[in-house]
Amino acid sequence: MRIFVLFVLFLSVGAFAQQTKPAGESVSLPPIEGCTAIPDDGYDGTVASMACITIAGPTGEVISVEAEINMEHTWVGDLTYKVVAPDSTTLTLMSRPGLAEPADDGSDCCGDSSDLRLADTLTFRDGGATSAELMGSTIAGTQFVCGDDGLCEYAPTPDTGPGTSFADFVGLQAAGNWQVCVGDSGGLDTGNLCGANLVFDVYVPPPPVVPSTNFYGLMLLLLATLSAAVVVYRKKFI
Ligand SMILES: [Ca+2]
Ligand SMILES: [Ca+2]
Ligand SMILES: [Ca+2]
Repeated sequence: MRIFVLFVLFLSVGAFAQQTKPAGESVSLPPIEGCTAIPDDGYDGTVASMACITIAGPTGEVISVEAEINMEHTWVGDLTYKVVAPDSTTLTLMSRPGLAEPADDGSDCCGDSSDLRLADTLTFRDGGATSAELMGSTIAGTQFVCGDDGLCEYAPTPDTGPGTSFADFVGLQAAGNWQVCVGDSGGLDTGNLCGANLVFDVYVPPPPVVPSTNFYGLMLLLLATLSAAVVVYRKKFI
């Protein structure tokens, strides 16, 4: 019985340790003018709890989309990235890398501890070289994703969040307001969203063919010729 109690206590301590960031590793970054501060530990699974940048989509039907994000943060495992289309179709680009979170609701801790800096722009696209869930997995907690590991291009990995891939958007009308959003699910480490871009490939149907003035002119000429032929024929044979 005593061994069983000790075992349960060991598991509890282990679980608690997994849910707390190591002391002394966390860093808070001050807000930057012109950027949006990401609400620290504010993410609850909703877009309203995220920092977002709105991007106007072009006219046409979506063939493909890619996303580029420029931001700074001191703990990528805190972060969830989402793209929201004008019709509210939502793709989770990244969901707290390094943490198998139980749900897309901001609970649990802590994921990968590596950092992001403004000098590096991260690209997300279908077929990207690295799963977003593995972001920062090969570097230390004070090193920079992309800048230090050379891994700057990622494939969307929704984990428990909505969506599958950028193919979710294919066939939608691109026109309207899209959002690129970042949520923070862990206390202490902070960051700023400074830039986002969506690269669209769209299909624009050709305009309907409107007969030109020349076309009408030709039709009138043809009609007049036919009328004249009928008159000549009637005079000759009737
Ligand atoms: Ca995850
Ligand atoms: Ca860090
Ligand atoms: Ca945080």
